This record gives sequence, structure tokens and C-alpha cells, in this order.
Amino acid sequence: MTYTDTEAADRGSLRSLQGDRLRETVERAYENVDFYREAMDEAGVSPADVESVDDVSTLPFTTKEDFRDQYPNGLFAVPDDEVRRIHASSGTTGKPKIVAYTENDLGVWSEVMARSLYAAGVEPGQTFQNAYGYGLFTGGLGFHDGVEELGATVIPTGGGNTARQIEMLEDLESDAMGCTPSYCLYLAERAEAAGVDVRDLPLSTVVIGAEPFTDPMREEIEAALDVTAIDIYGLSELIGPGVSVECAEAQDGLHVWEDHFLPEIVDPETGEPLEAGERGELVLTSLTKEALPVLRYRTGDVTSLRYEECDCGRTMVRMDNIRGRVDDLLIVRGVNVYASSIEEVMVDIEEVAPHYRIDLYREGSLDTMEITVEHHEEFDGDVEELRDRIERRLNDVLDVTVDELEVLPFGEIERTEVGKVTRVFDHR
Ligand code: DLL
Repeated sequence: MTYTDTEAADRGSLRSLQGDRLRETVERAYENVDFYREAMDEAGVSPADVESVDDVSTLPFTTKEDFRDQYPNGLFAVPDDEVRRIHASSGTTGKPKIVAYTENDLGVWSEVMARSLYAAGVEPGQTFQNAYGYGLFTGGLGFHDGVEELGATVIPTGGGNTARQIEMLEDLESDAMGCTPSYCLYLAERAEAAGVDVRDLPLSTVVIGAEPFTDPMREEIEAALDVTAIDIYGLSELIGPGVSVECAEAQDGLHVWEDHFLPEIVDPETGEPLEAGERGELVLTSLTKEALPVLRYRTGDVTSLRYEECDCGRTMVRMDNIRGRVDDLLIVRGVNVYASSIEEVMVDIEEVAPHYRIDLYREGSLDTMEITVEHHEEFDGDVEELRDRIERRLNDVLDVTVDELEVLPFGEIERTEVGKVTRVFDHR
């Protein structure tokens, strides 16, 4: 079962719909946004050159820097009085990226979120506790509107306030919850400390996203709460949460809502398009956005696309779970490694808890890496032996040598209660 018929449309009609919408989007961008007109003129493409979806690769890219340069509203394609809402996404440095929505954009967003929640296994009539932050961040209101659109009950707890969160889970018997994966783990810990076993509560689904997580991390979440944990992806520049989601049936790759967002994978170095199945940088083009059409946005997120049919009946392409970002690649003594690979190897060791931090330093011309990780609460073995084992595994599997590895007792690494977790601290 799908929320809309489009999700299971045959790929031929989907392609032609995408082609029509791409043409409209390119025209809208060219006519109304100086930045796009100049970029397309410079690249020697005009809206008339875009005939089908295949022509998307002739268009110039849009980058994070372009959003920054056009701050606050240089990329808007409608007059101010047609903008109904603003959100923003804050990077680590500089000004946030400001994004805008018309009434129609908000309608599309609610619909893709309702689809996403339904695919995740949330049903009309159920109760959904929304622990994503409300405000400029797109997580809170994006989920909120989607839950209402679906016909479920939303409990707008927002981020943080964990004691209240646990109380609501118990007293209002929430069927599903949305939050970041790191917060999910934190909540499980705090519930346990408060003597509440979430596994005994009705909660059966958590919809996690906004930051990367690995399979062992997901397994920890599912075991600690006795839930199905569904991965949801999105970004403010395209709309917010609801660009793609896993289906509960297969839990194997995230269906991209291709009638609204056109995905490509490119080589992050050269920008050349890659084939289905190849890993590279996800590039997204909006197909229906009015206030802020986006052409070939370089997301920086690393994934691959799969067009095989899914058990759930949805025909929309699946992307693999995002494990890291192009700019997250750590290069330590000539070895390239993602923080997520380190996480995967460490958390896969039974005694290791899913909490860690990586600190990078430069000593002279050498980069050094220090890892701090926790052991599980019930672990009472030899910490030195565990440390040696983690070091050996990192070395065997990833060829990574850690300069200092510290294994702390459970609960000693600082938790993130609000917002996205930071695990890599680059002091170089
Ligand atoms: O994080 C939107 C969102 C809210 C998605 C709630 C899911 C749930 P931004 O703040 O603009 O928007 O950050 C977007 O977060 O480019 C990815 O790097 C990362 N990200 C989002 N979802 C996932 C995910 C929201 N499921 C950036 N897995 C994106 C890994 C994710 N990374």
C-alpha cells in the first residue's frame, strides 16, 4: 500500500512527468532568478535546450557557496508577498542558508512528508511524537505538517526536555516518534536511568534522520526501544525532511520522491555523472518548487542509486543510506577514511557503546587522530584488552592507526540533547 498512486507509477510515465516539470522549473529559474540566468548563459544553455530529463546534466551546478553568496533572498523566484514561510539551515561557519516556500510549496512538503511517514509504517489515527526541533530548522515543522496531513495526531514536543519526552511517551502512548538517531539513543539511556523500560510502551516506530548513522547504531536503537527505526533524508535547500525515506516493508534503501526531486550521482572531483550503483555525490534538482527552484544542487552527501523494484511496490528509485559527506573524508597519514566507517567498525564490537568522538590534530607536518569511545554499561571486563581489540580491528579493517584510543566508562562522553550531534573535532 502506498499513500499516493504516483509512488508506484510506471517509470515511463514518471519520466515524462519529470521532463515536463524539469522544463517548467528551468524556465521559472531562468526568468525569475538573475543568478540562474547568468549561470545558464555562461554555460551556454537556454531553457529551450531542455527537452527531457536526460538534459538535466547540461545544466550548471548550484553549490552551498552560491546559497551563501545570494544570502538572504537572491535565489527566490517569487515576489515577497507570495512567500508564506522561511526556514534556514545553519552551517558550521558564516551565514545560514535561507530557504522560502509558497503556499503550494508547503502543500507539496506536507504531502511528501505524509507519504514518507506512511511508508515508514505510521498510519492515520496513530499518535506521533515529534521530537525534532521546531523553529528555523526544517525538522520540527516539516514533520508536524506531514503528520497532520496524514491524518495522525501530532505531539509537538520538539527537541530536548527529555524527562517530559519520556512522560509523554508513557502517558499519551505514542505509537511513533521522530528524532535524530543520536537523540534516540540518549532518550533510551535517560529512560532506563529513570526506571522506564521503553520496550514495554506502545512505541513501535522511530523515524530517524538529519544526521548519518551506521547499521550497528540502528541495531542499538531498535534493541534499546524495541522499535523499527526508519531512515528519512532531506535538506533545507530542497525542501527539508521528506526528500526520501525507507519503506517499512524492505528497510533497504530510501525511496526518493522523484516526481518532486530529481536525483543524480556525480563524481565529487570531476562533477561527471556516474552510473546507477556507483557511489558518489548526490545532486538534486527540484521539480515543483516555486519560491526557490534549485538546479543541480551539490548536496555533498555520498550515496548511490538503485532502480530495481522494491518489495513494497514503490517504483521510485532508492538511494543508499548516507554514510558521510564529501567533506567528511578524513585523511590521516595518507589513509582516506570516513568517520562513519570508524563508527561501523567500533560499534560492531559487542562491548562498545555507540558513543564516541574523534579529535584530529596536526603535529608538525603529521596529522594525528585521537578516538574516545565508551564501553557498554554492563561491561566489567578488561578495559586494556578491549582497547587493544578496537585498535587492532580498526587497523585490520580500515588500515587506520590511531594515535591515542581511550575507552571510557559508559555515560562519560557528552550527549547532544538538542540539534545535530558533532563527533569529529578538527583542531588542525
Ligand atoms: O536535516 C532535514 C531533516 C530533518 C532530515 C529531519 C531528516 C529529518 P538540514 O538541516 O538542511 O536539513 O541538513 C541537511 O543533513 O545534507 C545531510 O548531510 C544530513 N542528513 C539529513 N538527513 C540525513 C540522513 C535536515 N537520513 C543535511 N542520513 C543533509 C544522513 C542526513 N544524513
